[in-house]
Amino acid sequence: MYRLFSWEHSYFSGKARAYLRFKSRMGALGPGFEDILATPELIMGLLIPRSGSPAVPQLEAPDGSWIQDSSEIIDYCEAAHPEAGVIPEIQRPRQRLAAYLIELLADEWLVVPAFWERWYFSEDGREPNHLAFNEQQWGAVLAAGAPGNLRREAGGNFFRDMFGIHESRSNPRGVYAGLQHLGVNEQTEPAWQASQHRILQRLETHFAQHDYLLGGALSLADFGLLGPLYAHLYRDAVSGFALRTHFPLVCEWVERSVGEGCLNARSYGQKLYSLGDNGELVGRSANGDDGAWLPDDALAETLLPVLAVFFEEMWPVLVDALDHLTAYVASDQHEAGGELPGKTFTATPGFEALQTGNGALTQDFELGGVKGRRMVVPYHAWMLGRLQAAIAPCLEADDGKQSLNELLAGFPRGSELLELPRLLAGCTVRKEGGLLYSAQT
Ligand SMILES: N[C@@H](CCC(=O)N[C@@H](CS)C(=O)NCC(=O)O)C(=O)O
Repeated sequence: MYRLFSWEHSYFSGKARAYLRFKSRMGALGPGFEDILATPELIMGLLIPRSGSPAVPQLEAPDGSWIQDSSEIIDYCEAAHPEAGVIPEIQRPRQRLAAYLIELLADEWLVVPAFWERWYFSEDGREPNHLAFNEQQWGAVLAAGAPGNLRREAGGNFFRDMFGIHESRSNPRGVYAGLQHLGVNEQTEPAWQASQHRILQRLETHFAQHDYLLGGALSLADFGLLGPLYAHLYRDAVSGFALRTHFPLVCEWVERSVGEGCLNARSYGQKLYSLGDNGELVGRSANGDDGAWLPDDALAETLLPVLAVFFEEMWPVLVDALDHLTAYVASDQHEAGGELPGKTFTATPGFEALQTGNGALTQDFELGGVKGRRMVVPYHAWMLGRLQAAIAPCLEADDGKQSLNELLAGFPRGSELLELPRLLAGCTVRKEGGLLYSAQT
């Protein structure tokens, strides 16, 4: 069996778990998988010794290989188990590109407001407040097996000691320092929240017409969006209340895509029944769009505004980040082939001087007319390299190239995406397990 080491409250675990559950339910994951709570004992005694990294989720394959991050977990399983594939094939260039772009937007842009929601509404004096819920769900990992009150206490102690939660503004540490590294402060907070609401509103409009992002079946895009939308925006109490009250169709999509607690949500594989002439049950597929991605490589009209957010907000920041990374890799501060920072939520330990303040791996950015400063995340260059490799075969065919050109021309600076080989030339990132390195020149 595959073994997924995860936490219920972890952003990227929600993405990987929903994917593995889907493949497994479709009978397309060979021996299946077990979802194992990654307790501190397992992280120290198993994950770090085997993979060199404490991050979750991690997957142990039946042959003993260890795989992270969530995108690589999906790539690994898709290669080993191509049935019930979740990545549109190269004959569907638009849907293929859209799936990778939405995954990137979800993994590395929506992470900021989703992460912020959890910790802002856990601060002292903040109302409404979901600190208790978070103490309980973190304590469930930290003191798994202990009685409920001791689990809660373990969560509270951890937040106090590791994150300085009671002095989150005056002396930010842990997650609160991480939010600053990502470009969140009192000036930018409203802009990040507005970005999140803009995306959610556009998704709500889309799910009024379609069950999933690409039509009537799950894809990489849906699993990607479960990163922000499961553990943080759906499960956490304050954001979960807001999501249920303002975006009920997005909530229904979460349940449908997660595949649990979803009898009303018309999940994959489910049948709806009517009564036949003789009162017998007559089943039909529960999903719209014939239970498949839209025909002829079409993208729903309602999906284009979601993709537009990528180009309007994230792409300019990514292009600038690649410039900074290129300059850093070429500088005498870095040795070719050497290690690069690898974390998303905070500056990587050991690289703080580079990724904070005015360090070489920091950048100015603008969102909603507000200016801020944030760390450059080399993992983004790895994600873009992976996207480029995925669309390169589509661009080799004339019709594929034309189709993507036409799609991209509809977005601000969209055509620049086809310049990725040039943009990545000086900052190609090599990934080994959870560690990132610049390419040897
Ligand atoms: N890019 C990674 C991120 C993995 C990650 O950052 N995991 C977080 C929890 S969601 C974590 O384990 N943080 C603690 C650590 O890295 O020690 C992925 O796609 O899986």
